[in-house]
Amino acid sequence: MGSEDRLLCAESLEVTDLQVELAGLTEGTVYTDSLSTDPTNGDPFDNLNDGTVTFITVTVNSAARLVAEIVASEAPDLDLFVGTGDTPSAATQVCASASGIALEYCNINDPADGTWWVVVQNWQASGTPPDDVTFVVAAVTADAGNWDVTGPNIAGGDPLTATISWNEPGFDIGTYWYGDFVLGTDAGHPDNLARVNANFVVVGTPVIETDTTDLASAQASGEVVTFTMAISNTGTGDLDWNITEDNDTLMRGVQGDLSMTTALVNSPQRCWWC
Ligand SMILES: [Ca+2]
Ligand SMILES: [Ca+2]
Repeated sequence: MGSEDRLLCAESLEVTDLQVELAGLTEGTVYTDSLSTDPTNGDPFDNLNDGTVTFITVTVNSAARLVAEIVASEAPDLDLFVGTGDTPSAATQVCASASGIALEYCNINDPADGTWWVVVQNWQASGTPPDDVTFVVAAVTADAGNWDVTGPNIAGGDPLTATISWNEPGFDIGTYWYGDFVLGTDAGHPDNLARVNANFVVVGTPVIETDTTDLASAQASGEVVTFTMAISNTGTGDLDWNITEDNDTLMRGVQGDLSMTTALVNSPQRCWWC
């Protein structure tokens, strides 16, 4: 699914040959778990296997970014921790996102190669634990060829508008994609303008609508009735649909089975730049 957006920098250096280095877009891996309150919530590492804390490991190899985020929670307050190695600990912790809310976020630019751990802790459960939690992890690697960033040459002091475009067939509702780009003014200065982490969340709810639902209730034997039914998708996501004939003996006797399947495409993607 392709589209584009724009990023505006209010005032820029002179750009004579815009340099763009891309990484991603890499799809994040979605994890789910169900957690009760950590009885020792001042320490997320002292009880990793009692159903109140969960952790995964991820291999990083020449990544531009390592990103982890909690995207859904039944608990009012989860905390997120990221560090190096395969054993979570305070000593190996690199990022702690432990605010008073549940949807925490960690990003590490240019992470070291090797194994990293990601910990999610239920700091405060809901009134009906255990609580379902969903978090996403991605190691953003080389340019995957599924997006691009372009921009004009400009005089110093002028605003720079970069156009961000993407074309990724895997942009299904509920998926998360991550990228990174670095901008420079010319070949001798490939990274002196900006570095941008780009996060894509594919959202939407398809809604099918039809303009007619009924045929004439009676017709002569052998008569052919033709009708047109328009089907539209008024929602905000792709819709796979099919239509089959009602299980009516007379109708089936005349026409036989009718079946068709196709996709109604809408524009479900949302993106932000940070
Ligand atoms: Ca604990
Ligand atoms: Ca929190």
